[in-house]
Amino acid sequence: MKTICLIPGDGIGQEVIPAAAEVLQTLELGLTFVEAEAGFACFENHGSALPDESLDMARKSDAVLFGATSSPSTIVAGYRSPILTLRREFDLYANLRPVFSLPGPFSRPGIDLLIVRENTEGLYSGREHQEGDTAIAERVITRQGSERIVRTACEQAMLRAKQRGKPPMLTIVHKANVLKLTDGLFRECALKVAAEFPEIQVNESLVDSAAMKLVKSPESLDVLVTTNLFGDILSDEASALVGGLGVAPSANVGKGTPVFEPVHGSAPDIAGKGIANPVGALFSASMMLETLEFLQEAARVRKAVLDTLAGGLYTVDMGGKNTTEEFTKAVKERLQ
Ligand code: GGG
Repeated sequence: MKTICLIPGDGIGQEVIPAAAEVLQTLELGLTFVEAEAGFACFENHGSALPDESLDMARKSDAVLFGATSSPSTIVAGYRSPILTLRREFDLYANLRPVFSLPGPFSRPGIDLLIVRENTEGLYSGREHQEGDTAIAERVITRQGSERIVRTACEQAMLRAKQRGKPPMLTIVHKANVLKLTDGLFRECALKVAAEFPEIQVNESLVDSAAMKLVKSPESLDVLVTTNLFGDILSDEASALVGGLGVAPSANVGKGTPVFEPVHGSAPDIAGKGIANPVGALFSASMMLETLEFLQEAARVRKAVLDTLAGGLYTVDMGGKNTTEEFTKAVKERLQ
């Protein structure tokens, strides 16, 4: 019996996570759902964006399905981003962000890639300070952090090659020509670890060139591995090729309870209108099922979403007119 901790969070997280939970319930897998609070609204109500009780519930669960948060862009005393806290508390050092073509006019064809983003260090280490009119952020890159993320990327490349019957390919994305120490270390570690996987065809790309390749020839890419901020930006860019942020799923994996979340944020402009796109949350739920080794059910959810899109249902962000509820109902019907 597996326990899933649902953390809808802020904004449209409150719409897409219940939608994903409804779809999961139709599978009758005997999953137990518990719900925990987190996010900016939670901070305003309880003085913490991730209360100890929520962290405990997440820790005791087999997986977390997380919605979105709205962290403020200015310093708010006592506020810490709940998703960054979860990633750090559970040492979820790998953020897996698959990007694949979808059936519909909103997506380019022939794309099937995976961005493996380092999730705990880099420019998101939280080491910022100000000296007068100069603000400084420290970009922390460690040997251990770099080696383990590249190992995960290589393992993913091998797995995908086996599943797809294609040779494994890895692109190491960095900016070592400018960031000679930090990305120099990342590059050195990446090349060393990748050499342990002689079957993998290894390329390297400067991050600006990788951003261009993503637009120009995304079909030529397989697994990309990179540092935290670069991975964040490249994965948002890549999602635009296949329908936008609303369809992008992700998995945060590492040592503790894995956390699955759509890549999108809380979208306050459309929150509460019933038009949020549940596709990213549904694909994230499918990734969660795969990690929990419900392989057939993971594939069924993914297929039900793809078939629903192919049937012409999609939300406004993708140029359609369906509501969250209509889309979710159609997916559930395909699973019943
Ligand atoms: N579902 C991912 C999400 O909420 N993305 C927005 C984001 O990364 N926010 C950072 C934060 O609010 O701390």
